[in-house]
Amino acid sequence: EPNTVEKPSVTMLGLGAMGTALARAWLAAGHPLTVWNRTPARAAALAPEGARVAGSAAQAVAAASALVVVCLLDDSSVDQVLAGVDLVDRDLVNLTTSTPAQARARAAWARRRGARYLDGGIMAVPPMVGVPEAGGYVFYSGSRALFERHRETLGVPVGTTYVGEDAGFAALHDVALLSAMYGMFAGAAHAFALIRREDIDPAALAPLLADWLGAMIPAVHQTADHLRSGDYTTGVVSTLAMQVSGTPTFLRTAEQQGVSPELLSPYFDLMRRRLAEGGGEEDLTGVIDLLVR
Ligand code: FVH
Repeated sequence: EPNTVEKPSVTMLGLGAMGTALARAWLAAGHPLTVWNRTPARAAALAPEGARVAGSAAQAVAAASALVVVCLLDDSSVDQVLAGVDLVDRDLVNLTTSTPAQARARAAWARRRGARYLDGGIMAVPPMVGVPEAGGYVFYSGSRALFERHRETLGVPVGTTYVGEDAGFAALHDVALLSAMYGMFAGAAHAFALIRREDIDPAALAPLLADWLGAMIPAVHQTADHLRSGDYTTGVVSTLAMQVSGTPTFLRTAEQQGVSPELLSPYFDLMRRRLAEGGGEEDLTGVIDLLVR
């Protein structure tokens, strides 16, 4: 017997690379979908797949969808698109990348406009959307009740991870993870630069790098334990003193290879400062205290 229960409807504003991928996932899963995009051709492209194309953002939001999802370039485009749109009694989910402060301000703004609000930080790139085994997910924060009400629908394109009632927390988690990623890529860039002029195939270095970084990264659990206890010395295998004594080797090697140390030096400077403050028996956790102003 065919399943006649209609799935919750969704309105999607913003059909860039990410918005289109999300829209396609909801369409493929059978959710009635209303779409709007500033450049109409991107919305029209989804009509053959079953999307209803609205003539304006206001019409799309007025379409009585259970859920209104916004995925635009940045916070100011959200302002522009939703200016003057009636949001009273709407369930608004904003997946546009923003700062925690922007997300909190947007939550207050939505409340003033009569909407319920959830903020999201997307931990996926478009090809990961609709592919559960790719491991993509979205951090959500804001109204827990709203998250629970729409958890199933929100989980259709990618996984969901709720991180708290503070609307800024999704953005904060998003930026924290992406910042760590850039630090990791900076280290990998330095490693590739070191071998750049040698007869070493970058394709041979790549798996070594991936395996090494994978082996080292579980150290973040010890960092978390140290931050919670305030004792940065428990279980330390490689002391800060030992690591600082090795830094001249890294800097000399960079110099000999004709590689700028500008990605490594700021971190080494912080390690030395922490050592000078008496952190020699710690691991690298103390660097965090130097960063937090
Ligand atoms: N794509 C990615 O890899 C990342 C993955 C992690 C999350 N980000 C964030 O997702 C938001 C949307 O990103 P996107 O990839 O869809 O971005 P674009 O393909 O550049 O599409 C941008 C959409 O925003 C519309 N838009 C921009 N400015 C305005 C405006 N002033 N008024 C109305 N709409 C605007 C744009 O419309 P159009 O150019 O097609 O007319 C697109 O729909 C973003 O926050 C990422 O950080 C993606």
